Amino acid sequence: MKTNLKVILLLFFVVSLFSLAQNNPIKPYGALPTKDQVEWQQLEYYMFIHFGPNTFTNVEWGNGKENPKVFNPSDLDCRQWAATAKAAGMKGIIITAKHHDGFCLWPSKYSTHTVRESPWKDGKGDVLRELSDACREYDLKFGVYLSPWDQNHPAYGTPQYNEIFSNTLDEVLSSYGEVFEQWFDGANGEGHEGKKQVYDWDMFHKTVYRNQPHAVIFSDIGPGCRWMGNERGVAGKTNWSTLNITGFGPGRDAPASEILNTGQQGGEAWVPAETDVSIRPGWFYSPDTDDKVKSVEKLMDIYYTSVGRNSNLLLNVPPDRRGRIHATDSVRLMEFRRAREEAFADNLAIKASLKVSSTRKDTTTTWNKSEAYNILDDSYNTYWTPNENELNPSIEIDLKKIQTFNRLLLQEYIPLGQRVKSFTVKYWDAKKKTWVNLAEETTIGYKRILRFPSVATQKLKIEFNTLACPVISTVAVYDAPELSVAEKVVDDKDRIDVKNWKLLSPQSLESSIVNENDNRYLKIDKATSLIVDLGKAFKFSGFSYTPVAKEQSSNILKYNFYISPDGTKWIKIKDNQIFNNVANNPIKQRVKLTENVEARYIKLEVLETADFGNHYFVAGLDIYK
Ligand code: FUL
Repeated sequence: MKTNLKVILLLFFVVSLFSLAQNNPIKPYGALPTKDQVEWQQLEYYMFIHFGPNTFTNVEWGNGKENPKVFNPSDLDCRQWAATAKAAGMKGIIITAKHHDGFCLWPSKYSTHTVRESPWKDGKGDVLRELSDACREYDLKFGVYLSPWDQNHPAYGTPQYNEIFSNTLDEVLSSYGEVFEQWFDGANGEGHEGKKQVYDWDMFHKTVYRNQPHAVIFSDIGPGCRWMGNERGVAGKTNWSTLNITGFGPGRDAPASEILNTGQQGGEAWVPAETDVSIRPGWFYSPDTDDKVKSVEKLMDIYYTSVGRNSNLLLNVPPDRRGRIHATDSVRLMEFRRAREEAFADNLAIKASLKVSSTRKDTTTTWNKSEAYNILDDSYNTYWTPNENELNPSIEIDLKKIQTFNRLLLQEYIPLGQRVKSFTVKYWDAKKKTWVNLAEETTIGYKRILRFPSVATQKLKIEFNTLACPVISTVAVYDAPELSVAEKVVDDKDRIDVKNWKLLSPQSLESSIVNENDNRYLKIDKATSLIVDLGKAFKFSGFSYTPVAKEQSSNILKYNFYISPDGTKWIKIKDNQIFNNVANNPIKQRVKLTENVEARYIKLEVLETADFGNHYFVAGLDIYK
């Protein structure tokens, strides 16, 4: 009798353990997002606004010595920005409240270089007030960019500055309602002599969370979300939302940009990627770029390499000198929206029947939460998952008739972690009666969209290779119109012909030429200046330097520029200048001279390169009428 009872009790124990295992919710894997990070990821696409003195001075980095009087938009209208963002399908707006020049777009009590000192609205205006109000009106999230690097503030470079910057943050984050994202730029006194600051990130973060407990903090290494390593709009094909951050910091202390681009499998923290890129070549408005707004084809390409690669897209649309979004940019945003809607109008898998390698039994709800059909519904919060220990499961999708498609969209349910390491997509070739490989890819994350040449088939199969049983929220296929990404090259109208130019230094041109794929550029010893004989004397108003289109390379950061009538007597007309943001956004740098000059010889002397190395790159040099 006694033994019987023991057996019964043991049986009962085993059965309850078994049912417990069945009821057991799926175990999360690795570093996990917070609820705020999950909500942030679902925003996918929002607007960046670069606006300030640079809008009026044609530079990308002001040096803080600008007269605040230059800031004078004739017709500023933040409601127009918000209406444009809303109509573009964006979910929020992040504004450069303070860029590296230190100018505050609100009347800060911690600075004397603000809208208050400008003629705009007789010094009574407040851009942050107007924009945050407009965002509320249009149901958009509101976010702020505040550059710790400040070339204007007299305390910069002293311990007091950290206190001042923290107070500045506090002021902004307590005055304009909810802030969904706090954007910290990593740039820190790059290339400028003298003032360097060691930032108190701990204090800054505390200030953010004290005022805005739900804000996602952006920097090179988060903690909320991370820079993905370039300003071209191209996140890694492999893109983990996890990253090792211990021992790293923003800016120069950040992990290599290649690592930021892909994240790290098994990284200790959840720091998802955000892709920031401008609709124009530069971040600030310039009339010179009115004809260089990115094409809808290019924007679609960027969409696929950002949102389509497990990253949010922060698209910069810089307001013009009126304080409005330029018509060209806003038309392009609407075309871009239409192109996305067309591409993803019709999920051809919506009525598919599914065959999966297994389905986890989950009795935590009356319906089976893990059933395969969940991947076809509209809800992100329902999913398919196989048995706990199945690390190589598969889904077969029968489209019920032959369908032609060229896009595949996949989503993992990220509250349980990023679990898929790689996957293979195959389609059924009915003639050959065999499965044919369509794509072999790595990560998925919150969203992954694959592009491939059109294929006509009734069935496709996805085979996963995972770190923990995958939790797949969505599988969809589309037949998107194909757009070609060829950009039209707009030539500078006022460029002076270079036919008769002769390079005097370096002396041996041949040994300086580098041929890399389709790129040709000069690689010159840093101690050797670049000297050009223009063939005859020209009158010119400026020059340009074209860097090699590769971030963090040996492009020129700091320079002196000289002219000469005879090649021996040199007049320095630009002293210790920097090519703005050349490390992260290596686009053509146009420099306007304070007055027109006439000369036959020009000389570029290099003081420092973006990678602080011993040689520099030149992909082009021009002068302008
Ligand atoms: C960079 C800055 O230096 C640029 O001017 C721009 O603001 C970009 C978004 O971030 O680091």
